[in-house]
Amino acid sequence: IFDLDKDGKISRDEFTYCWNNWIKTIVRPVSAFLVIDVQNDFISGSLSISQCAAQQNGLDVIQPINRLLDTVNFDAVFYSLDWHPSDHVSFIDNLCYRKVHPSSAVTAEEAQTYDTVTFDGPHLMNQRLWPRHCVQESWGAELHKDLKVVDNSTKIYKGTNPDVDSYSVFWDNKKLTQTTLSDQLAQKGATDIYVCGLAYDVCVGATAVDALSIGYRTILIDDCCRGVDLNDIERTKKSVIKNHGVIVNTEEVKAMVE
Ligand code: VGL
Ligand code: ZN
Repeated sequence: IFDLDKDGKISRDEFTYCWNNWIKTIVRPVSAFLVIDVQNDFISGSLSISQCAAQQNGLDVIQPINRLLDTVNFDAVFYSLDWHPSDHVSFIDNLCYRKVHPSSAVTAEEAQTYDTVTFDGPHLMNQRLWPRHCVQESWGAELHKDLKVVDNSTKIYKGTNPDVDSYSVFWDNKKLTQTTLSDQLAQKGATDIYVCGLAYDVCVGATAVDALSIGYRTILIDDCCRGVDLNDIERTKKSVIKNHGVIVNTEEVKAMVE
């Protein structure tokens, strides 16, 4: 039924025609837009990504995200919030209350912000140390005031367990517990997950990779993300592509969502 070129491939025009006229009515994609951790602390607070290696500006994501929210008709919208208790394991100033395992590459004495240590305890785990950030109910944990929060959207809180960090919006870093995101996506019948926000190479990347592992069609919106470290951002993109995700820019999203 397809008109193939000399390499046996279908042309983009013909695919677009077939998609619009019949594939889409069979597949019926249901889109979910995930806005990750666009919170004060990551933009101008204690873990401002402008102070990190890549020297990017977290504020840059707000306008393109707002524009997408204004112009694209997503079936569901979620905002995640990093939401830590005061004694959270990722805060470097809590290191004195924790036990670093003898096998740790970095000892408790020499550990600095952004280093990774191995903690002892019920779960032996590697943990990157961050400045105290996104403490529950604090200003730093609030969504940025200029970020548009649409009606009928859902907030997802993560990182609430003091003993286990949580980068992905689906699971904590030890995969011990899930947030409510999977259930809510299933309830909406979501098939396509559009991911963006902060930080590209930390929570956005972890969330995209988890979405792919669950089997969602996963679309990372590159110009709506800012991150901590350029090498890690590159690693994030490679891993999304390797796992069959797609990386696009804002302009391409409108054409993809019905
Ligand atoms: C994040 C570092 C620590 C993030 C959260 O939202 O990307 N980064 N906690
Ligand atoms: Zn955090």
